Amino acid sequence: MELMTKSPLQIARGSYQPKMPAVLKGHVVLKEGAATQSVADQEEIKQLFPNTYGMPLITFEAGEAKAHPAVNVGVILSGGQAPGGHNVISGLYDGLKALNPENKLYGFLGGPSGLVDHKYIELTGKVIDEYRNTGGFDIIGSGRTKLEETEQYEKGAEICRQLGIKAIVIIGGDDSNTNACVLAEYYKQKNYGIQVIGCPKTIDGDLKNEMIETSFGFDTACKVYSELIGNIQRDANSAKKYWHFIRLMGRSASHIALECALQSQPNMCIISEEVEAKNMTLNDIVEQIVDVIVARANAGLNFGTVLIPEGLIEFIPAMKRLIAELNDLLAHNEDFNALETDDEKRQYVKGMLSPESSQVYRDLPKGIARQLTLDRDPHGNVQVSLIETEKLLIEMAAKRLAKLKAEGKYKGKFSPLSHFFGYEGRCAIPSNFDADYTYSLGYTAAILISEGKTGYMSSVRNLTAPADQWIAGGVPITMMMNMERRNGKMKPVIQKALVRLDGAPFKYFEKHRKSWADENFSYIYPGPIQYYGPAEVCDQPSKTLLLEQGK
Ligand code: FBP
Repeated sequence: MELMTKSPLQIARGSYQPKMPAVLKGHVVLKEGAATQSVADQEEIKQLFPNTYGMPLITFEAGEAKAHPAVNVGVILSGGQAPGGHNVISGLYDGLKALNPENKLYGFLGGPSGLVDHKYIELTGKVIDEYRNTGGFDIIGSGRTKLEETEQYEKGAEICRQLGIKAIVIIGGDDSNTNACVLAEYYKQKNYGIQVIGCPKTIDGDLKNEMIETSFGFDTACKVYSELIGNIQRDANSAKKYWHFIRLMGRSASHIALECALQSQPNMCIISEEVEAKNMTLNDIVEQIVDVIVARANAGLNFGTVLIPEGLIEFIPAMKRLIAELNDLLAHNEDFNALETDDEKRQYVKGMLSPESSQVYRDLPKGIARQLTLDRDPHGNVQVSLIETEKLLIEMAAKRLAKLKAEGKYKGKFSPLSHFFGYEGRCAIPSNFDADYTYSLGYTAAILISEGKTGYMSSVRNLTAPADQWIAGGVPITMMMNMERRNGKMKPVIQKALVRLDGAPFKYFEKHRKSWADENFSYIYPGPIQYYGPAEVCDQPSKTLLLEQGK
């Protein structure tokens, strides 16, 4: 056997031609809708973005051929990896070449810092062909540098002038697209002739609204996690001896946990947004888990699965207040940073918090308290992927069950195992849905650029219909913005879409969760993503999207 450099699936995926909206296959004309407004804080957002506020929504329609002068474009991958990033770039490349074969594409290396530090490569057809339909962001790398200083914008403009770049595409989540919007506004205000277009990326699924039906990567990541959960459930149902506590990525919203619950029907799934709405404490959550464990033990079932969203801790109201205080306290705090030992840091924090938050902080196991004070990401967020909530819940549930046992109210056996699924899914080979969607987003971005647009996010909608019926166009990024507190200051940011408790996906889950908790035969085993085969097996979007669109 010859030494392999690629798997057979990698090779086969290289020649997969992504499906795309019919309108993108010919010449397009732009149709502009009415002027738009930001989702909230209209006056403040308008003042901060005088040049890019209020622009109309754009949809593409079939049009006549016309000449497009050659342009050079730069692309940046920003934030956490999400399956399909490479296809946004291949769609962008193919779209640019279809408009004018002289168009060139440059990739800035390592995220937004590549623009500032002038690190880039030219993305030729040869490079692009190596990465078509693959997972990962390794074609140019990614990073979380926040673009917020005039000096950074100017350094970016400098390299654009040097390379003749007329437009930059930023592929990122809510924070990165906020950056894109700020940059678009700055370049327009300065009249630099550099356009900025955003693309909605994040496995977390929380960058969505009426015009952005889902962020890319969510579909693939959830399908990978659901496969793993299904495998664990089959093991649990075979061995009948372990309780599996599975934490799932999703820095803030619980979309991933909810989607995985819809796909795999676990015994329990905690939804952070519900915890917050019901003003629940950590003890309330543990009590709910323990109730299910006891009920199943009474039925002779000493095993099960609990899904836990990564962001849970920030949604428990008392913890949320504590984290908000810690964010403000630790932002640029030289005194805290100078302390050496964990104990010194703990004492310092306890003394600086409000009495209520100080008490909550004191009651936390030391490990979790320490995790809450670790470095923030560049956007000032707690790095929830480092907080082991699943272990905290296991520890608390075990204590409670031991007490019930001593009182003769629980006779089962509790053998817990913990898992954290996040990095396993972020670079998976994109599902057909994500491969098609991302390619279309990139292609759409190329057209928005050729039409001179800036401050827009590439938008592809009607996603539960077959791809040729998808609707392509652009949404002004300012339309998605509101004011929020970040790093201790009010800032304009894209509003995060949390799980809606009145939305169809949650309602479906709420209706069925009791039977999933009690019954022995409710598990679903979704199996691995299928790339070839019938459309109902290979091309389905997420259950969240199907339910949201009444399907
Ligand atoms: P983005 O919001 O940048 O897409 O990243 C999402 C995410 O995968 C979260 O689910 C997770 O909490 C975080 O990134 C982890 O970040 P890191 O890659 O820095 O560990």
